[in-house]
Amino acid sequence: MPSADDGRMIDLRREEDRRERAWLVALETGRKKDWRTEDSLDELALLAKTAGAEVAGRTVCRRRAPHAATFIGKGKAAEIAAAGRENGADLAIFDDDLSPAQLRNLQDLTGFKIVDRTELVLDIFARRARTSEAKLQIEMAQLQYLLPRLAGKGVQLSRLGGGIGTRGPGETKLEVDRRRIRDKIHQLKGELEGVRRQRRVQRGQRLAAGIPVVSIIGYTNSGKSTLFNALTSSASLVEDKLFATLDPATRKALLPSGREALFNDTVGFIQKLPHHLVDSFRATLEEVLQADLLLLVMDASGKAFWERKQAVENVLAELGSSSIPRLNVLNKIDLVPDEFLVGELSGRLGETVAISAREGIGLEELLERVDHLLSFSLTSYRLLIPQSRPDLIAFLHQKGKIVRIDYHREVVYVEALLTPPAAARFKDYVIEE
Ligand SMILES: Nc1nc2c(ncn2[C@@H]2O[C@H](COP(=O)(O)OP(=O)(O)OP(=O)(O)O)[C@@H](O)[C@H]2O)c(=O)[nH]1
Ligand SMILES: [Mg+2]
Repeated sequence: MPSADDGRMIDLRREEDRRERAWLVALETGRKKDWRTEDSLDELALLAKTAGAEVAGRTVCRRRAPHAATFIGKGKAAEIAAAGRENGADLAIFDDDLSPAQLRNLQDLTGFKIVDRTELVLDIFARRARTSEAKLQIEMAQLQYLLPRLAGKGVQLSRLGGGIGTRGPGETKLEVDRRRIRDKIHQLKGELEGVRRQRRVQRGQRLAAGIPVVSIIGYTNSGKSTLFNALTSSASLVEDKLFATLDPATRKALLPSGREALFNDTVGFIQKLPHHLVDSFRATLEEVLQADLLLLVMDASGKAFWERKQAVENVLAELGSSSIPRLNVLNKIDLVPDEFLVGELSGRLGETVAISAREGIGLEELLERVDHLLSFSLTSYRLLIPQSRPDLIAFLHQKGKIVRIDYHREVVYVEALLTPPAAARFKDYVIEE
């Protein structure tokens, strides 16, 4: 009969078994300048932990260019397999995206399950999705990621046994799987379109209220939800983890002038955000980016400050939001005791408010600036709009301040005060001075 001690040992080992141990791998090439490899790996470690894995160790490989078949080269793969085994790793996570062939080859060479950054981020999103819209968006992104990699995953499944056989699935089965996945993607797209329609209705109602919209944007974990909660006295989930927020939340807040504004809390951005995700979340983000003002929240105490800022800029540009007025918000200044440093960062950023969302520092000034920017951004326009576009007239009633409106036989003459994003819609109808 086993002693009590034995029993406990077995339990402990089981407990350990449940957490996967990951070996992190990065490839440094000559071209990689703007993002320091170690910082990127630190972030990957945080992502791995957020996904529930333990980090067993890391390797940085150096090559002039990625190896076409194995990404890091056969020799390095063998090295990682040995180091990983010695440290009890059971999967390797690559900091860059791997091609389906590289993924397969690395699996064969190392004997580890291989995961790349995209798959890891998708996995975290999948765990954290709560609303049906977020779930649909992520499922679609995952299927799009999976589609070209089906064969590789088949090999992996078969090697693990599990009754699937010793070979990968035959071509016919693969084709059937592919078709099923494509059908499923198609179905999800339809469902998402339904959800989007509903959003548009809600948005229309909000526009009808004529309240300006302020979206809080920024790198993941920069403190967007903390700021959102502080400004709107609400309770959006705040966590020291990546991607705590997946669904935009919207709440009203009162500005110092007595005017109301709607604030949006949004999903955080990250360096190397998977393309499938940007695409899937486009609908959510686009709506958020139709704002009158963007607050770009940055963690003043964080690593790789400028690289993160650039990553956010890149996603914003990809989403086509460059024309929206923005205000830089330097957050977590309570963690930067050196005032000089805060001043220097603010100086380099341009128009900036330094705050601590958690400690409530600088929030009044922030609201005043928001108030000012929102009224400041209204410009007067004279427009000629065809009678055939009642939608545009309706939009003006909702979103702008109409100063004068005259209906003619085929056109409508309007003088209105508009914010820059609203004005952008009317660029074809403006009467130049
Ligand atoms: N010291 C300090 N910590 C802060 C401040 N603002 C936020 N935090 C902390 O930073 C962490 C992330 O805050 P969140 O508000 O969840 O960040 P987020 O940008 O919404 O993150 P995601 O939704 O995951 O993208 C939490 O642990 C917060 O308590 C601040 O001003 N000072
Ligand atoms: Mg958040």
